[in-house]
Amino acid sequence: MISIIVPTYNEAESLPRLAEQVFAMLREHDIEAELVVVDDNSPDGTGDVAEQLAQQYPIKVLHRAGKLGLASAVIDGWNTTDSDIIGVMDADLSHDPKAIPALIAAVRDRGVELAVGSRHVPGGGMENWPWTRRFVSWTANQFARPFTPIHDATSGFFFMRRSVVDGVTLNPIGFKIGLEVMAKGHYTRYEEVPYVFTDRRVGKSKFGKKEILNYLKQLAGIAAMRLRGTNR
Ligand SMILES: Nc1nc2c(ncn2[C@@H]2O[C@H](COP(=O)(O)OP(=O)(O)OP(=O)(O)O)[C@@H](O)[C@H]2O)c(=O)[nH]1
Ligand SMILES: [Mg+2]
Repeated sequence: MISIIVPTYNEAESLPRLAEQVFAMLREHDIEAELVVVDDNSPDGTGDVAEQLAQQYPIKVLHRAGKLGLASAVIDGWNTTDSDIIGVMDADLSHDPKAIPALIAAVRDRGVELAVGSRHVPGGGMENWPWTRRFVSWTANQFARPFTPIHDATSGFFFMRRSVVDGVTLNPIGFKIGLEVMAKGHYTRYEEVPYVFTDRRVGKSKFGKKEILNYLKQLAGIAAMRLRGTNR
């Protein structure tokens, strides 16, 4: 089985559209997979929306007591399944479901252990991003270069074999769970699948100084781990 983890916080409007698009894509490519929605008791009722969708689609819903953070939601999500192939994507339609079949095929059929949806390989990109955000994104990736060969180190859209994170301690505080996996995971074969990132249409982007500071803290944690020579 293949499980796609979708962390949600106030995504009641986006989630039905995401489910529709993801399952249409899976059906078209004859792929059997489930969604695991991990909701942090969203005030907008996303948890109930997910339960309703679960009557229609193969969706599992994990309800957590409150806003415990994105990274820990993803980790709890993959701990609730024993699928050998696990994916992660955002609920806000930023991650194009059209890239899913190629990401899954890389892991399932081509011996790739980690397949990452990437904005920074030919064919990938960002829709309508001002140069300031592009620059910040480019800089964030440069900082991550010593720790991973992957060009889109801040991507939160990826599929992998479970073995990549077996026995690896991931920082549940870090917002960029993809970076934790790329920098700490056990893999030798990886692939970047291009996609065009779309900014969330619903709700306000919370990108700002706090995000940048958290990212630097996360990089420092990874650097410290590397210096100690462990995966923890
Ligand atoms: N369960 C859970 N999900 C979260 C939490 N924070 C964010 N998410 C979800 O994680 C995904 C990514 O969060 P976003 O808010 O889109 O983060 P972002 O893309 O960096 O920022 P935006 O510009 O606001 O889109 C979305 O599906 C959110 O609903 C959280 O604390 N708990
Ligand atoms: Mg988003």
